[in-house]
Amino acid sequence: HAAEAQRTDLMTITRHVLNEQGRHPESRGDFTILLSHIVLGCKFVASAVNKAGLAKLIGLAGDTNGEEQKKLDVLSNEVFVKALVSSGRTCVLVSEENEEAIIVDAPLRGNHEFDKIMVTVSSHQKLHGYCVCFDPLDGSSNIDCGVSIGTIFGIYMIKDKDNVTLDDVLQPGTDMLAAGYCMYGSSCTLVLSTGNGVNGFTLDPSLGEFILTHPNIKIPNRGKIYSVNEGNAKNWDAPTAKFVEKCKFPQDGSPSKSLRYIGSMVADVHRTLLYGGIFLYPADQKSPNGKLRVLYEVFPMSFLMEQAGGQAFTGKQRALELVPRKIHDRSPIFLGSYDDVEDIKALYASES
Ligand code: AHM
Ligand code: MG
Repeated sequence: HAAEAQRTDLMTITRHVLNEQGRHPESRGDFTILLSHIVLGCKFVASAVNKAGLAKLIGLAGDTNGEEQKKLDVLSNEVFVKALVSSGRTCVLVSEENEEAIIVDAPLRGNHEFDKIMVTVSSHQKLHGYCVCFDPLDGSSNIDCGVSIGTIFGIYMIKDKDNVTLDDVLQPGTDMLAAGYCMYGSSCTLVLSTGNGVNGFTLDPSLGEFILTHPNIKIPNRGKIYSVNEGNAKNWDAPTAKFVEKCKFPQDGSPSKSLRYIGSMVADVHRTLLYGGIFLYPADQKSPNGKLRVLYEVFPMSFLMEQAGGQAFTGKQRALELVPRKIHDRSPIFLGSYDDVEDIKALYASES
């Protein structure tokens, strides 16, 4: 009766993260608390996205008094910022929607009374404070036609909660503690890594819970799909152009690849993760650093790819080893199946 047991023994995302924490005896649930606030934000956005089409038609959100409805990306950002601050575990927030980083007020960075008790026990066992970099609603140009969009996030641990600076977020991606995305598509799927593999959870709307549906995701070593905005081809550098040419006209007898491009990073990366292949947003003559942002697009997706057995490369180096100088820095990115990324690395190496 294994099938029956599976159906009644639900592995929720909270239970999963608590289980993982069991491996760290020093942890006291701070990360679980933080994550539950991120999950709340995702559920809110999922519900808002589902209503977005209807809202236009019947005016769901109080536009009866001529009040402008808040744009979905602005609304999503507000929800995430408030959920994260109220977790009491965040110190710095970087959002694609906010020009400046948000430094959380000291009293909101953790339960200080609890801190004091802990300090008498052991001076290094302070409450953990985190920094979260996120894009609350990525791919928003796809909202009005009902195509998948998503939230992306990366999480760092703060070194000194009483002394929080911008440097706490301007760290290489290798310092990331956890990363994930939530895709609002035909189903709502949250993909998460806390540095111990990648797991996917699907929102069961009747329970309001994310249930583990994709345990231990591994990306195939090679894929049959490439994903890029080919409209930019005239401005590409030589290695990118050669790579895409080889996808279409392989010289080694291998079959040509299929092109899939949604224009929503979360959806394009999600497909790449599950089916294999490569997603690229290269540099071009007009945008020498590409388009995608290091802190809340390139790093979290690169972290997930590596954790799933794939690779992420900038054209110059391993993507996670970048050190951002500014919070909204951009970088070219090639990520996906291990062997497909090896190919583009070889092309760049032969170029220099
Ligand atoms: P956005 O933050 O303005 O939504 O832009 C990010 C999106 C990504 O989701 C996607 O990968 C990329 O832009 C697509 O860009 P393009 O339209 O240039 O192909
Ligand atoms: Mg974005």
